[in-house]
Amino acid sequence: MARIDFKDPRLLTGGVIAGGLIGIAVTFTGALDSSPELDRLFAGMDTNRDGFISRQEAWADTRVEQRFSLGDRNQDGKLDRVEFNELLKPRD
Ligand SMILES: [Ca+2]
Ligand SMILES: [Ca+2]
Repeated sequence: MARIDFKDPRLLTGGVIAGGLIGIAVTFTGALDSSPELDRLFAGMDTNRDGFISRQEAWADTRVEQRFSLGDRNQDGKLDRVEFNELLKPRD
């Protein structure tokens, strides 16, 4: 009986740790979507630093320029960080 008393708090702690790890894993998965390479590329192309790639800024990279219209999901004439990632993400 005493063992159960000892185990319970451990299980609870384990659960909290597992929950924390899942939270961290989710955070990392989100971060993986924006790789350092893409961060650098985006920052390099966003010459006016407004957080978007305009059509003019897209000329700096052929891949982005060629797929600009496809990548601009919300049709606002510029690529935000998410649209940029989607556009350059490797397809399988
Ligand atoms: Ca810009
Ligand atoms: Ca857009």
